Amino acid sequence: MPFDLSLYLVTDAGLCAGMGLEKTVEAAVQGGVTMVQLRDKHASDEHMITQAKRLKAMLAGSGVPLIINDRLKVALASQADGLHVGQSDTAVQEARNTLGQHAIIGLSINTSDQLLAAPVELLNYVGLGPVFATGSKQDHAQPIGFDGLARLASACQLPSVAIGGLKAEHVAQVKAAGANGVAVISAICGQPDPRLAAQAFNAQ
Ligand code: TZP
Ligand code: MG
Repeated sequence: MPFDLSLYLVTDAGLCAGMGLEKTVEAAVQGGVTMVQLRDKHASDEHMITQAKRLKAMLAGSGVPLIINDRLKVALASQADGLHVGQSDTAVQEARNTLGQHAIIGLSINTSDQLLAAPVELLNYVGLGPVFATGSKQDHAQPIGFDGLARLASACQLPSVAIGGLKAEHVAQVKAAGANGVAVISAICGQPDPRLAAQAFNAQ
């Protein structure tokens, strides 16, 4: 499946609880979100598989891929479009072997060393960050700022998406730093109107 990193929504169960996960994602996609990642650090695999199947059905025909955070088993069972892994999650090689050549596989990168060590030939994109400190991820790595983002993006042979504390007002700086898009949780999830919140990014 072709993919567009321009506006990459990462979900958060707590922040989406008010409106509901599916309604939040649906509204965000109407507002212009181009990728959706289902992320839940606390739910069981079974619960995530159920949610992923619902999201997959909802996104059918939209051209917006569904990526699963971290859980290979969930990605496989839900026939999601791909998997996003962190540095200490499932190995990229195992994810590629299990999900096959058409899966979209992304890896989180925080440092130049991690970028040098990344198995570029097995990946479709990288997530670069956190750009800023954020309350949306516990124990996140050291923020890299726009300077760090520019260094990593320019050294990177793969499409990249910036993450961490990003708001609509940062889109121009993210693009100037050389990343292909912005990934956000709180700037869309938990906003009173996720569709308008997504539109604000595309209006930049
Ligand atoms: N990885 C690095 S920062 C982050 C993740 C999942 C959280 C981003 O959330 P927000 O609310 O967009 O800062
Ligand atoms: Mg992870």
